[in-house]
Amino acid sequence: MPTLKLYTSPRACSTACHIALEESGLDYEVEIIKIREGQHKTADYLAINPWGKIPTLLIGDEVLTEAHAILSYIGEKSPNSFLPDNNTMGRTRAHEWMNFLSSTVHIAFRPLFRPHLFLKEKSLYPKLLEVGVPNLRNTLLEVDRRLADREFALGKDFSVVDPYLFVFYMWSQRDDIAPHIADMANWKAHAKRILERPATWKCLNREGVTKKNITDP
Ligand SMILES: N[C@@H](CCC(=O)N[C@@H](CS)C(=O)NCC(=O)O)C(=O)O
Repeated sequence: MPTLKLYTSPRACSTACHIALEESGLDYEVEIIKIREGQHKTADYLAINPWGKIPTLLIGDEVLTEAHAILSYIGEKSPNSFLPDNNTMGRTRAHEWMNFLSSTVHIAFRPLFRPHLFLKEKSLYPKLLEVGVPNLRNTLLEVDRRLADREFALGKDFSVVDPYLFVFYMWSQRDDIAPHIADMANWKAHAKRILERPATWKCLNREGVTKKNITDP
């Protein structure tokens, strides 16, 4: 097995990969790259990932990016069966979830977190939020709907999809987001289950995230 080194930022989408690695039973190293301090744009980090985004997983000399791909890799290599077998409907559903999370849920936060990527003129930000906030609310409600009557994303068993879901739940609980979204009972119960797993707190603590950063899941 090649060496594994994950670059993650506190409470970012990369935190899902961090928790999945901790759950996986694989040996790995981790380096915290603080986006808020611009550490993802340093020459040292850009030499590893010129795209300057988190997460990156170094697999020996191989550089793997994209949370969906990294989580799939971890699930495939883990001895703990955290991804259903290839050629099963379970595996297909895992990809359905991870693609939905990376391409739709992650991006739905963008107008609220990063309005400057859409508009130069700050005075127009409220216009962007007029559509961005309902879109985020509906997208998050769709996640909640898909979690009805199941303990974990894929049913009864924990998989690499679950920490990915958990990260976006944390984002939804931020003080600047929570007032804009509806109650999400299924997702809240899911987040509680993930927080009960020792690997979750181990990784959150390593990233410097404390209970104070997560409001009452
Ligand atoms: N499509 C990528 C998105 C990666 C991404 O945008 N990561 C964020 C952290 S959640 C990041 O690196 N932000 C810093 C930036 O965009 O400058 C994935 O799913 O891994």
